Amino acid sequence: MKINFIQPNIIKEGKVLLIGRPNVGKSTFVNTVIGQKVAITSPKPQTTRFPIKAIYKEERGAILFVDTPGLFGKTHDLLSRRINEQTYRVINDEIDVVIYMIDHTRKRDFEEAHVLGIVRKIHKPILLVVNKIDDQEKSFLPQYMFMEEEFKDHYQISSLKSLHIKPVINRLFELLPEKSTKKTPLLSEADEERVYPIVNIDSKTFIAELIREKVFLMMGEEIPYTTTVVVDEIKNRSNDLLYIKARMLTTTDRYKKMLIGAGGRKIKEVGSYARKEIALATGKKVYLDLTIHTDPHWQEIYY
Ligand SMILES: Nc1nc2c(ncn2[C@@H]2O[C@H](COP(=O)(O)OP(=O)(O)OP(=O)(O)O)[C@@H](O)[C@H]2O)c(=O)[nH]1
Ligand SMILES: [Mg+2]
Repeated sequence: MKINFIQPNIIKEGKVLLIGRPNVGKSTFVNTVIGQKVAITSPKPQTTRFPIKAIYKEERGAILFVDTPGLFGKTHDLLSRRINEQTYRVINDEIDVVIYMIDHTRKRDFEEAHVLGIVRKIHKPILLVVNKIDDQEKSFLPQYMFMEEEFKDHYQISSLKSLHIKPVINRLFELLPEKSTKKTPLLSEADEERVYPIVNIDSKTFIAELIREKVFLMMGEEIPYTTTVVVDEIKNRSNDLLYIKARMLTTTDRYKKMLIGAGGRKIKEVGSYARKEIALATGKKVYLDLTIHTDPHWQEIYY
């Protein structure tokens, strides 16, 4: 007689930190894995300004992904310094596994050396993930091959096209610890019940991020770096209408003018794209009351 032993289901739970240069695709990766937008993305570097924590759940367990702002070597201004500090802070948090993300479409440079130096000091399992493998037009992959010697766990993926993501997730579940009832659980009971995956920001911040993303996507070079968005009010009005009051803050009157655009065209465009996305995300009609203000000191308070 053959006896089949039923393997007890081992539930894994842990925290995975994403780290890499700006623009390598960290936020895109997290959005793809989670299956919805949790972090804003753009073709410009330094899009993410503070860590975004989001939960991925399935039958094998739960992963708390920590998307971080890309680390850069030279910090010229207060905002850049504060953004980098945000990343250093979460690196020092308790984490289980690190994903070190590389963009092979860009040359390896001093910034990569800087990130590599930081990664080498993290004594946790590290997955080297080469992203944007769908883009073969210009590749500097040979410049990164030496890393595959150093980090034996390496993968080539496309976050944008959702290619080869599964092997990374499988490996993460192998490496993550068993869910423990003894130590402080990673997810609280409320987290286990939650429908929305983001755990560390509120809806005002998330909506501000969606508007800020449109500034990154629709405004030229320096504007996104001198601008932020603050949501002051979200109100449910009758007929499923969501009223949102938001302010764009920029450092000079010149930038303010550029954000307004000729005949108010730019701000209308930014507002309209943001409104459509917020409506899609909330399933409600949205009235977005968006204004622009000059505040040379916003970088001391906001991100
Ligand atoms: N071709 C291609 N482009 C990608 C891929 N993943 C991300 N991108 C693009 O790369 C750009 C940067 O992506 P983000 O996800 O914002 O990068 P990030 O690492 O979070 O950047 P920071 O927040 O600035 O540190 C965006 O234009 C993405 O669409 C990919 O797999 N293939
Ligand atoms: Mg990002």
